[in-house]
Amino acid sequence: MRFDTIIRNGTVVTASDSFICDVGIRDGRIVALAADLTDADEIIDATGLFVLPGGIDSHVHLDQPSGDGIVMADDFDSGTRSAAVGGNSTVLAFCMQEKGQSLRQALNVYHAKAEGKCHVDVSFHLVITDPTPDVLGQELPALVEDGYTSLKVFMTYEGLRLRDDEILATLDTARRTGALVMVHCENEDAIRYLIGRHEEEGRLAPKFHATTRPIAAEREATHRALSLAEIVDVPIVIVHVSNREAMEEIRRARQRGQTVAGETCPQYLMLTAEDLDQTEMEGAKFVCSPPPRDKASQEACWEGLEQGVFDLFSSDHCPFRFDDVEGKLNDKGKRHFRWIPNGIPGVATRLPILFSEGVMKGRIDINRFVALTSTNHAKLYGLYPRKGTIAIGSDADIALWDAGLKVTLTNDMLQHGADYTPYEGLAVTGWPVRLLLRGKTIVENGDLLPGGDRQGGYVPREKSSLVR
Ligand code: DUC
Ligand code: ZN
Ligand code: ZN
Repeated sequence: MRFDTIIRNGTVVTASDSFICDVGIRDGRIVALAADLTDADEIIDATGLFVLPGGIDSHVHLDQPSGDGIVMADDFDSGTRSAAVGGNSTVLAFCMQEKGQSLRQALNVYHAKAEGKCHVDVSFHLVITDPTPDVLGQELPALVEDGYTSLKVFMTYEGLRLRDDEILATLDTARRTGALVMVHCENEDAIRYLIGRHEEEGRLAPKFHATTRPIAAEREATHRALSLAEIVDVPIVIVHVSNREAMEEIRRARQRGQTVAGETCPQYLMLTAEDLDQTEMEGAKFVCSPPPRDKASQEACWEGLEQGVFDLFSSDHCPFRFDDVEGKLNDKGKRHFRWIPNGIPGVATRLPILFSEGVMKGRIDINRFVALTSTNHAKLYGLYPRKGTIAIGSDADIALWDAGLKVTLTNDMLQHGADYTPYEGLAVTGWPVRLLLRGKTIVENGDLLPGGDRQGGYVPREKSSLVR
């Protein structure tokens, strides 16, 4: 058998196994896993390297409208470039429905934003902000059939949040159509009340973003989202869980027999609310929702990753420039935390952080790393087995990792549009030294290759493994 490419003698890792073998690739797919493959146009020596499925980051925000005068720092070009540099071959971005807009219109807008710009493969979650009878009764069922099989709802943010009856109606539609619903769990009324009190007391610095969004507001909303899903009898994903109490809600729901997936993110392992408490607005760099908590919460999130409460480790990449009037330091944001755009960059740092802090420090094994960063994303969001594993017939989306390479994170190497990384100066061990997208090397030694850029495309998805 002749191959386009052979990856020779690496340690192939899936969510369940690790073994040394060669990988034969033809026409963008994996067609052989065996010893001593020969006869290829290109042979890549992977001796001493891990051969992992490319990362799938199922929680990424790119080119989203973010409020008056605020501009997200990444479009689909820079965001997917950064994703590739960080070892990801697929990202799932959000397609935000504007109020009054049909979902088809929203999708047209996001497809146009992505068209011709993507360096890795992309797909879209729908964000439902206006669940009219037409949207739920007509549009969503047709879109699920067309491969848009997941959606997100917000319990917070005026203008985005759904009321409980609207969430129930959306969940019910998801159950009927086989879509998977992701829920942002924070209690908007409690947060607004606390913001009002902070305003009366003149407490407006960035650090008060964290104190107005306490753990109890996240825990209550998590419990409510799970209860609503139980009432309608549908699986859900609780996204960006930041602390033990919200995590325990997931555990308890599973004990009751509910089907629920949990997601956490690097910021909840690596940052705390103290990072928001700095002079000169520096804390604005770390404003995201839910906010980073404390050391005990970090430990809880590690426990959730180790014990399987969390299925997904995503970046929640939501980048804004820091030193910019269109970013964190906009005029209103300098005076009041509530106008600091909410989100931090992280699509390039997600995998190295979990590899270094998780695998290299012995908290999780390499198979669990693959599950948490690729395979589970593919399964839960309908891309498996086309993506998310190394198997015969799968897309040859492959990252070669040098587990011994020591790298100090700096903003420049991440190639995103933000002018900072929350992890500047963090020393990590292990790095994705080469990335193949559908069989073609697109990144080597930290850079997109000439001719390796803009190879990404849109991927429609099957239904989630949770709902099939
Ligand atoms: N939720 C997200 O998922 N990302 C950024 C901001 C938010 O509230
Ligand atoms: Zn969210
Ligand atoms: Zn997000």
